[in-house]
Amino acid sequence: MVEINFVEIEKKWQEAWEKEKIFEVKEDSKKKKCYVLEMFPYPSGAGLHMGHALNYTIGDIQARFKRMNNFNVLYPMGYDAFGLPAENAAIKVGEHPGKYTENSMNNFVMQQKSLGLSYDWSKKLATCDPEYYKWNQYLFLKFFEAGLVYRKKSAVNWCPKCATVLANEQVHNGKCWRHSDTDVETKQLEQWFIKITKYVEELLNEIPKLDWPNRIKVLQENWIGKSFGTEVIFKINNDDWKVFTTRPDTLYGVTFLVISAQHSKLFDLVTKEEKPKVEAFLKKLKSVSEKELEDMEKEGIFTGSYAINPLTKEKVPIYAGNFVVADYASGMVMAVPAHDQRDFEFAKKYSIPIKLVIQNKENNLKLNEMQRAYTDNGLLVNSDKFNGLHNREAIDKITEYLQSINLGSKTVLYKLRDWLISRQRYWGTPIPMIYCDKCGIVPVNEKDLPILLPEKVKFGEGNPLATNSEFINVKCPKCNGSAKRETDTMDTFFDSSWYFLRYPDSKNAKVPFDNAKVKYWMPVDHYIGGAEHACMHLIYARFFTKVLRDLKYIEFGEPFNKLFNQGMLYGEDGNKMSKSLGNVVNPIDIINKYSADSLRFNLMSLASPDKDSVWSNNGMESANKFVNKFVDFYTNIKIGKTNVKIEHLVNKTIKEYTEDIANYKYNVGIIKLRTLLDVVSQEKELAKQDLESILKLMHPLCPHITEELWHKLGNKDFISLSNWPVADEKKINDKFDKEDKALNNLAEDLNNILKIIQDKKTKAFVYVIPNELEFLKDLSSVEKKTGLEIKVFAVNDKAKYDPENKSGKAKLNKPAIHLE
Ligand code: ANZ
Ligand code: ZN
Ligand code: ZN
Repeated sequence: MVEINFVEIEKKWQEAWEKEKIFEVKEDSKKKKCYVLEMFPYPSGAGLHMGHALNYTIGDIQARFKRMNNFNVLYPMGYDAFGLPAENAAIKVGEHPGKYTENSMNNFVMQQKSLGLSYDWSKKLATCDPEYYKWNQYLFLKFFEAGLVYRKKSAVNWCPKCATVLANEQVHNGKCWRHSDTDVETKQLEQWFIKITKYVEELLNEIPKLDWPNRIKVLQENWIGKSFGTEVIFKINNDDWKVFTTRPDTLYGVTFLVISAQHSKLFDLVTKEEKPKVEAFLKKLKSVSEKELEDMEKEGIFTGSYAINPLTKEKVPIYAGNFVVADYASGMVMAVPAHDQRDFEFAKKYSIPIKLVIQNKENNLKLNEMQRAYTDNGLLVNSDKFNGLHNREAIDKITEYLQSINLGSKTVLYKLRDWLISRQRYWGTPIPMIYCDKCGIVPVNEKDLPILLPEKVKFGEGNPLATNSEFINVKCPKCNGSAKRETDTMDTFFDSSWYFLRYPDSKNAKVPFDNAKVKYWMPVDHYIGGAEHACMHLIYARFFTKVLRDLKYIEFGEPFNKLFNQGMLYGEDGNKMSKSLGNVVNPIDIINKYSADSLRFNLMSLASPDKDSVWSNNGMESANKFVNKFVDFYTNIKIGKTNVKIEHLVNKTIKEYTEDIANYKYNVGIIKLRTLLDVVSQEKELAKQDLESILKLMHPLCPHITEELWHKLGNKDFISLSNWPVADEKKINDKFDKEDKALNNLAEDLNNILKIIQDKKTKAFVYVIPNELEFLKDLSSVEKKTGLEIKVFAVNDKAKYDPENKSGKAKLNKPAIHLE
């Protein structure tokens, strides 16, 4: 074995690729394009983790493969550089978020380069760069002009000690992340929203057309959450209040209403008497996400008001509850405790009457015996003129009746709500709006963009922008009077909703993106990332694309043709890699210990890239051994001729492996490469063309060492830019596979028999079906494996030696055997 200096080789080729700019691309109408993209990372201070290495290796293999298949490949990288962690670091260690982010990004670039990723670095972008976020502001203004932006009061998490708004991630068990003794409160603030709901039908209807993993499509459908139902009007103090229900058939069983505790009009319903109790209730409510809501204890408090059931005209009490979502439907629900488990528990807890309105088939449901709600179908009871109707039929019948008396109507509802983009913090894109006492809310003039983040700000006391007078005070663009700037910044999902359009021309100072370039490169052909982005990012990006199409910037409505979701990578102990479990493997340590090529090879060997996988140190050793063996083979092999049998295997491997790589079955391809190397390494010589082909197959996995060996074979160009090998079908002959199989089976059969019988045998006579004879010509390998001298006869051979008359027992694929 030769000693290979991987560190030196990898560095050498990384530098050569960069110096020759071989991965930098331009539009070329004569070439087919392929846009390969990984979801850009948040550049955390901790640097790359193994999940990143996995993600980028998957993408790089596809990019290299497509490039070698004559595609003009755009494969860029950038950074989702705004966001909370940088600001938190600023608060904790006093480093400016800009500085922190810049250091993190530089470190990311260095580490990504050490993995041998073939990015076009000339197109790098960072969302915290004014050259980028200027266009966030520009697009925000375009959205505003198009009527897609509005302001509305909405609930936020508020820490009274920090005197600031907290993100959901900063709320731990209802307490502030910095003040574990302080309850997070809910506060109503005016905030900026984007009307994504205007596109909800298109977002939903186009899901089936996407070439995306099915589970992601289902997640998006559920996130959009279309429901068909009925809006019922309840009179409360002579006002109309709307309530959304999917079960109007249960309307006669409504015994109370529940309004969301976060509802903006809650206090219209709270009577003087109940006010202190309601306020106390609100104070102790925890801020939780909608997901957590489902498992949370359902609680409520009486508001003092009553509503009139539109059908029974009965008075039912109204409660404020923690389980009703303020901004879903009308934020108020009609409760039917007999037929909804959540309502059942609530009614029991607060001693509210329960009324049965659906009877089961056996006609034996009794209210006082019910331990839980009856949620199945049945016939209506206690429902006046609707009694006896099947409840499924009653849904339409009752809705029609409500409609006829103007107290309800059929509606469609979506879970997807308008997108709240206001963030009350510093490290994000300033929203380009101005408040003037005279003119109201005025958008910033386009020519005044970008609105830069001020450098010098005070962290730790609320939103740093809100305390920065230099930033806030501004002239009104309309009347030139003194006015104030918006201090909210944008949700960073805004930044990531269109970055893929910026890459083709990421330095353009005149427009957010160049139409001709975008037209050439977009849509993204392969988008690679984790399933955790199934909803937010992937829906927002689809939405932006549709808006930009309608604003005539682009001509397509879907940004990502194919989505590839990589699996999760777990630590060797089967747990999620985490510092506290001590099972983290750092990619850079592995590169230093083995090599980037070995790491890449190992990551792709673990499992199918779309399936979860478990890190293995043994696997890492084995990958490293293979890479070394591969180099060893190329160092020792003589260039000469390839025999027909090897030619068959090489071409068959090219054919199958090409399919595997194209379909992201990298691990399957690797098994074939390993088999191929096992076989060819038994050979004394191989044709140069075959040696080059095998090297090319290996290249996307191990780009550095293959580039080195390519040059050792006398090539002056880059293997990275060479043409992918094409299988020569003429050289593929199934006969060889059948022969291999027949010989292996025979050796196995013979060894099994030898194991069973005790006496010493030296000769074997084998009888086969006549057309199998041709596969058992060269018996040397079987003789070697069994230690027997072997003779094979066709069963119909008149001259065969067959003292025991065994030949009659031979079957297809199952020769008969006589031993001596
Ligand atoms: C009465 C009823 C009786 C309901 C029954 C269900 C079963 P989807 O399908 O998800 O749209 N609801 C309405 N608005 C709500 C809000 N803002 N927060 C929480 N729950 C709300 O669910 C619609 C059902 O969820 C509605 O139908 C309503 O409860 C509740 F046996 O009305 B139902
Ligand atoms: Zn706090
Ligand atoms: Zn003004």
